[in-house]
Amino acid sequence: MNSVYSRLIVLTISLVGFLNCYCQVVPSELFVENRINPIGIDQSNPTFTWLLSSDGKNKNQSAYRIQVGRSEKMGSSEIIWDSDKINSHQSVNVEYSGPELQSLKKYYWRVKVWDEKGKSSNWSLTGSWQMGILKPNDWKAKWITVGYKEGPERESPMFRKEITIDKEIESATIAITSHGLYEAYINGKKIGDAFLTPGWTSYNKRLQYQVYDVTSLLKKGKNALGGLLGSGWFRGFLAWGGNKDSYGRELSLLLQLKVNFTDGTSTEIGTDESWKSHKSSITSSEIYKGETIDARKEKNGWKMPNYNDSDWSAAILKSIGYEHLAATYNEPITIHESFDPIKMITTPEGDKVIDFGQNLVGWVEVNLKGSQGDSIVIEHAEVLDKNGNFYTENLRAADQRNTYILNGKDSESFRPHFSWQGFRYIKINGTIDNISEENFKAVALYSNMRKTGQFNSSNTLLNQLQHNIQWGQYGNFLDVPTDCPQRDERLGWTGDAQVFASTAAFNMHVNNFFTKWMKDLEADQLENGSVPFVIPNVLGKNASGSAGWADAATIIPWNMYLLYGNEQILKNQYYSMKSWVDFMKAQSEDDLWKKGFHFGDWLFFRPEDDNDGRSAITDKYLIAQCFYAHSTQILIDTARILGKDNDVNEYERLLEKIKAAFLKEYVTPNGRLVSSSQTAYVLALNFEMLPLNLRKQAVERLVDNIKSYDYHLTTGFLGTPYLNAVLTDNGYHDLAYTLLMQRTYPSWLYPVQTGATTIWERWDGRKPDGTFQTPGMNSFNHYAYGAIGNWMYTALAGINSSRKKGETGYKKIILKPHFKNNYVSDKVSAENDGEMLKKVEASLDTYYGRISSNWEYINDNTILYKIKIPVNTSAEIHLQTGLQNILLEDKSISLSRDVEILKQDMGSTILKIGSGNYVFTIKQ
Ligand code: RAM
Repeated sequence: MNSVYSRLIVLTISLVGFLNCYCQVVPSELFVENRINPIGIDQSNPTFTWLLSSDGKNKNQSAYRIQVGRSEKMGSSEIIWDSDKINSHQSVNVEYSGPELQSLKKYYWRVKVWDEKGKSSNWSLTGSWQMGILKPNDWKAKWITVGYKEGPERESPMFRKEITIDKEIESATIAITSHGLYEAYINGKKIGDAFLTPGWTSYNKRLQYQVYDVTSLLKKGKNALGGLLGSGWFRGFLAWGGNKDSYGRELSLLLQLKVNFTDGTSTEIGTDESWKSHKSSITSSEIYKGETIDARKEKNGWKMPNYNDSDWSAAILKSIGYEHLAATYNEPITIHESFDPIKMITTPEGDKVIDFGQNLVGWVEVNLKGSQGDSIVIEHAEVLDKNGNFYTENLRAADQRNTYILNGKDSESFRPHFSWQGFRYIKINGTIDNISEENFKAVALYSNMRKTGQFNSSNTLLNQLQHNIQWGQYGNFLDVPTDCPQRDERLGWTGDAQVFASTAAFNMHVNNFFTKWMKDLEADQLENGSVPFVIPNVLGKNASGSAGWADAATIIPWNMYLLYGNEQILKNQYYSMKSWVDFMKAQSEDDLWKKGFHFGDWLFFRPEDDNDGRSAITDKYLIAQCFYAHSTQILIDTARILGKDNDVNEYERLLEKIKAAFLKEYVTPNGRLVSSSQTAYVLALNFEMLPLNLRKQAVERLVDNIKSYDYHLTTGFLGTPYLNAVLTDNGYHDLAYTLLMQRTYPSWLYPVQTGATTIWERWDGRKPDGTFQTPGMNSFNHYAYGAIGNWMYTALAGINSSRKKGETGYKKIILKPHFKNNYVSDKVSAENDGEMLKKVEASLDTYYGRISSNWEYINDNTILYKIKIPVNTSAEIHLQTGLQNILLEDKSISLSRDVEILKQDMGSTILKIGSGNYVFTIKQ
């Protein structure tokens, strides 16, 4: 066809399309309790969220109608709840309020919406969810443990049972949990794609079970059910000093299968004394030490029907009870990226080592062939030392060693079941010679949360920093937020989690992950309100109450409210939040909290040859007073949202006194803080500890301090997250940017420059001379300092949520990008070859849909700013330039019907827009 014609046709079609476009608002994705078609939830009133999509601009929902039914067909007789038309723009967290929901029942739902003009959509596609086991009495299965004597190595036990099904199966659901970790199988196939189940909670108080749809695994006739257990967090070595058996000594399994038949009947089969038990070929498995599998001991066919288990011992019943069982609220751990070796080397010390190119958390799958009794031993390390040798000293007592003994079959494959490793390199030993890179594949394991954010820029080092932040998050978000994933620790440190939580929410949907962890925080909170250092708490009661750590109790729920609009978590955690503030109050004298042990500004800059007081020490009680105020402020804000007016008044009075006490104790009459560190000023400014008249000079002191370290940060875990935000908010954005771009130690880019692929625990994990920090504490995968990610998204890209009630969770978006980023140090500029930031592209998937904020210099003083705002939200755009310098789609803003001008003066403009795509051209 002649190209002029074809162009004409395209033009006509798009024109007709355009004229016809009434830009219908349609529900596109459905969530129940923030997950898609979840199985096994125990909320009596689950919440519904739907994403809306529409072309065009300024699209909103004015009303919705939800129907819930018993079958996917949603026939009128099957509808159990119809909300009818509700005039509301709420599309996130709408509560079910129909009849009581039944254990293990599957429900279906759909929604239709009306747009801003009152035009209704069709019904959405049908979503579903399935309830968990709602009452302790609904558990028919019995807890079982092994019927034989365990050896000293505590081999992993197997359990099995054969069942016969003689009717046509309509559907089948299984609920499983354990003391220890489990894998379960039906007819040889693993149930579900989750690993390290049932995950980690404060087991004695809350043990999560998982529910799986196993319809496709069962068949009419004989079926085999199998379970395999490992010590895991329940009784394996955990923390230090040989500590083990944190929750008990015996492994146990609880499994309940419900089969519905096509004739309308059903049957329930569960673990009981008719099950058989035996030692498996996993001769030992420990989280830190790794796993040993002796394939010669494999009982071939034990997971299949018709296996002869006459030499297995009958399982023993255990009276563990069901009261503490809870459905799984968070996303399970699953397998994600896989990595082929990038090279295999022989180190100067003669070790055979494989490099996977990425410091990751998971395990290595091995496929190989050998003779019976041959073995392969795989050790794991994060780094090579400066001579190129395999370095494991920083793993302390964690062996991270998997040993596989072959049974000599044609080809054998191995992976651990109840252990995982943090590594980039593996060292291979054993008796098999014929080994090559093809035998190995590394796979990453982490909690299966949706990835929500992207940050990309014109600067490759910044992009690598973002990559490192994300990988630090993946590796340490394994059912609980851990500090590190490799050494003999891997604990849910509260301080690390609170400093990183808001950054984490940019990279993944961490709402349910933290909601679950907060339940454990509350469960393990002491009676006096003190909060343990680690959650779940395996360090004992005395390990609690450190400022900046325990404040996870207030800071994390508050962040989930701000970033996801999750008001429920505030309701759930209110008592816990308040108890923590009350604990601090009880500890205080004259409103000053000066008691107890505190980690302080952990791992701040402290040079070894500190002859002239360069160490950036911050008084620990000064820090404590700042966090006391901050948590109290959060409690007040929460009380206000929940309508608890008495508490608002009471704690407002308390907060005044806390701040007055701070001034008296830690601030000189001239406004100098007793600790002259960056962290002291950052916390005092960020938590508004100083009266207005002292703030400006405090900012100047902070700035002078940074200059005195030649434009380096010196902050530790507690100061770092707020440092750049405080500078940007107080008129020193360029200094914040300069700190970000600083390449020499201490800085964010120093590790990046040395080739890091994750965030490190220490600013100088590997020192400029190539040697390492003390092996006693030197993790190369520790997300805390990755908290700068929050500033990269909120200040560089400019994506923020309104903090006002009804507007959180990005219902109203505040875009505040910084296009101008200048170096204030010639040195830092020279280190970066004077290269300016030319482009930032960031996006975030919210419960309303995707927000994008992309800016790029198209010449020296012109920026193209491309924005995407989701349906049913609005945005304020804050630009640091006059209105006359801004064009929308090449036209003056004042001519546009799509933009409202909220504020304009010479140097700044605030615009309001609705949903849609916008391209602004901005002259600087
Ligand atoms: C170490 C780790 C952890 C930190 C505690 C206080 O165990 O660095 O991240 O929170 O100390």
